[in-house]
Amino acid sequence: MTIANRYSQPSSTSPFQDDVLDGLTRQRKALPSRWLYDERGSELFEAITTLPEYYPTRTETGILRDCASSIASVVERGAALVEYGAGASTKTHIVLDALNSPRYYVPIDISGDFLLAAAKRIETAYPALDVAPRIADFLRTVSLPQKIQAVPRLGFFPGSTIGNLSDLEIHTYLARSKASLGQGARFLLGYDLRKAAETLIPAYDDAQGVTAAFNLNILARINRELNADFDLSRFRHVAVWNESQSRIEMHLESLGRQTVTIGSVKVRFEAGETIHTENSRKFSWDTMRRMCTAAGWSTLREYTDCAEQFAVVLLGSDDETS
Ligand code: AVJ
Repeated sequence: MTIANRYSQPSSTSPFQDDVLDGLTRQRKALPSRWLYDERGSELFEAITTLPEYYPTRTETGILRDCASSIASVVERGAALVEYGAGASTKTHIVLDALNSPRYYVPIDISGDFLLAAAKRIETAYPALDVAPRIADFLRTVSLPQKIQAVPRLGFFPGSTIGNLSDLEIHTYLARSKASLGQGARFLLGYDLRKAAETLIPAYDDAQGVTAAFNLNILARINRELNADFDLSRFRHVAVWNESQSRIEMHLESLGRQTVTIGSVKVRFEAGETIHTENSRKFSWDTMRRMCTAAGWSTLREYTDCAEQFAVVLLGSDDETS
């Protein structure tokens, strides 16, 4: 017997198309930030990390360098490093170099190509390391290789990517990673601290316009992948500091009244109307401590830079007896 399946129809949609049509037909237009990171978007983000105004990457890298031996002193020999999201690998190198003979490296990323390239680089640089990449969305449940449960485990979530998540997503992510890393695990988390808007705004609206290109690229992606006709010159990048929500918001502002066609759907924009594309939350030490505690993690060490711009915290299991 054959049953008509809506997923086999030619009209079936992709998750990207679902999110775009859903987000742009709302009262307040918004797109999930993960769609910013296609190949071009990831390249532009790499360029952002080296901008003079963008302090987070170089600050976190500096903290990890300065604190590497302190971090390594609370992780036993022969550990497994489990990294959520595969980045440019610089931070991974710092941690692996500091740990005592690490045995496993488990990078987790939703983008397979990106993940496998990063895994290859680490494998080549550390021949003694067993590299076991996992293609997965780390906001969902990730099954870790069974073999790492026999060794000490260290979760690693750098880059203040946690700042893109909502309270509920943070809680779910921290609690799930705690459960899957298992008893006695440690966790190294990097997040951005609250600071003056005078520092934050240029970090998300740089003089060279790299962040603007990064934000506008999502429209080019919609044009290319969903047969749309956004005129990129009729939108501008805006970075706003939302004090009450303690977050930088990226928006794309319509430079006039206009209608855009996406496939067969027409979307109207008023002059000045925006599409909200990303939140980048900035936390106080206390807020993050509370969120970690609520998810079952206890704070073992807290590290920062001399200007207290960025935080790296080392978490442990609060069910440990030692
Ligand atoms: C990759 C999410 C950490 O929020 O600072 C940089 C992304 N957006 N400039 C951040 C981003 C605009 C970045 N994260």
